[in-house]
Amino acid sequence: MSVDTKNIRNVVLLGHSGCGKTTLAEAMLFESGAITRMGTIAAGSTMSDYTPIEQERGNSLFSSLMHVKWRNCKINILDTPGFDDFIGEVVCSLKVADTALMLLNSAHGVEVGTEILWDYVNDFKTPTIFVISQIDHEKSDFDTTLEQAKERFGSKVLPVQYPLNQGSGFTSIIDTIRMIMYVFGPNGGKPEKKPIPENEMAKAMAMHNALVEAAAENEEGLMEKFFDKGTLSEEEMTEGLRIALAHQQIFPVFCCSALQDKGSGRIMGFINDVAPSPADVPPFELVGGKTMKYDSKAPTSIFIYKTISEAQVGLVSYFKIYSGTVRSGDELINSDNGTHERISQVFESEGKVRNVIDFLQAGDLGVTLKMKNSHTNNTLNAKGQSIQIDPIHFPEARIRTAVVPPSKSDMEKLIKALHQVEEEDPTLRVEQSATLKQTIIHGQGQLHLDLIRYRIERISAFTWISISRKFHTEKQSLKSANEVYRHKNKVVVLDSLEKFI
Ligand SMILES: Nc1nc2c(ncn2[C@@H]2O[C@H](COP(=O)(O)OP(=O)(O)OP(=O)(O)O)[C@@H](O)[C@H]2O)c(=O)[nH]1
Ligand SMILES: [Mg+2]
Repeated sequence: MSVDTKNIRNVVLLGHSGCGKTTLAEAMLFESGAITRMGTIAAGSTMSDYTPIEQERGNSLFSSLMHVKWRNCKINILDTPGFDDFIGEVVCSLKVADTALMLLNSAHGVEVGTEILWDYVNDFKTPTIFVISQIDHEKSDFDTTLEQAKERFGSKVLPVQYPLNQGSGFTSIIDTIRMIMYVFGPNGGKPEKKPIPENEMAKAMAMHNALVEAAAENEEGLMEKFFDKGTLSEEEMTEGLRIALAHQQIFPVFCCSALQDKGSGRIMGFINDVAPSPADVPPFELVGGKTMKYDSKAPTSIFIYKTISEAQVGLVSYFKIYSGTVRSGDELINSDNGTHERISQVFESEGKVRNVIDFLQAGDLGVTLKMKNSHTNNTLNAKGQSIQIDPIHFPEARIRTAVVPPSKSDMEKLIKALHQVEEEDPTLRVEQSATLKQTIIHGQGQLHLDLIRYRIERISAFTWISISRKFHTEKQSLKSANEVYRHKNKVVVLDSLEKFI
């Protein structure tokens, strides 16, 4: 579906591994009618985790792009891996997202991964909505999770909703913008709207008033109305919240059970009403310091934020349209290396599935195949346009290992395969060390290097032997979220993750 810039919402799902991002993406797809059955992690049947290694592991290892139509909007959903080792996938998704949904597992509260991702969200200045997930979990503790979020991320964290009966009997959410209660049937889906029970009214009203004040605070006109009337209408509130969210002056909190399909519809409604479109975000930065606004009437410029090779298909390039429109057959010029690229076809992405589309407009995310000389971080322009989008700055490597092939004669094959993976994964660095006379790979953590080994073994059909491993610095290794777990304020390094594959 080709939609105007103002009706596009680019949303990235973030959160500690296992908090429920992929399941929430699946619930959003199901609720919006994009799929007719909800897949599960256990069955390896979600739209997002479609590679065999993700299905085998039950974790996302790559970011994936999906989209839904919700009311007036096309919501592009970028699901990301929670393991810190795959932070490169998060960073490239954050580059092209205009809003983040930060999931907090209601049974675990704020986790190490949440804190690391919070730093990235702040660096990117991405408007952020918190979603306290897994409310149906028997250990769900919404209040403690909310308190932890406020404590760590500040007083701008404000609840929009709270669950009435969390745990296995979860059915009801109180919504303090609309001041109603949503009651779900046993299979979730569309809830019934009921009045808030009398004994919940004081609590709900206090939350409502806090939201009204936050909405009024950032806009003078609304502040005056608030002083005049003592409150704001839902439309006025929406307008105020839109401004506050876009400027990171509020981090609204929602709740859901993605597994039981309860709550994702209201979250998408809020994204539709309040989250910024690419037309509403501050101008983006270009190499050289200038800035530009998204404009679908201007000459075409697209930016490649991710590439990956697929068997039988070849190179798959994911891009964001920063200017103009892009359609099949367009001839674009790569502003990084001057080569001409023909866009053979433009696709929309639904995880593994790609659908051909006539054209896409500024602000949207698309896919194309078989680019010849273009890679992640390249900008491609229509003739006459010569901009370069500020590239994604990937984090430095934190761990390294020397690699040797089974026999010397396999060396060339190994290097070729390593360079192929390096091209697709900017957080991998391959070094030929003349002093050590070794091939060394630098990556984000043990899981990352293990995944690289897995990919190399499939590309080159041999088993490599890893002969050494060193962390770049002690501090960096400790920051690796998923090697480190907080347990009663102690930091414990787990060995069990060593054996990843
Ligand atoms: N009870 C319950 N379980 C859930 C819910 N959402 C997800 N889960 C389970 O939690 C586990 C992790 O869910 P995922 O959706 O893979 O979590 P993720 O955040 O995508 O994990 P990574 O990809 O590793 O970062 C799976 O076993 C899910 O079935 C929920 O709402 N309720
Ligand atoms: Mg996942």
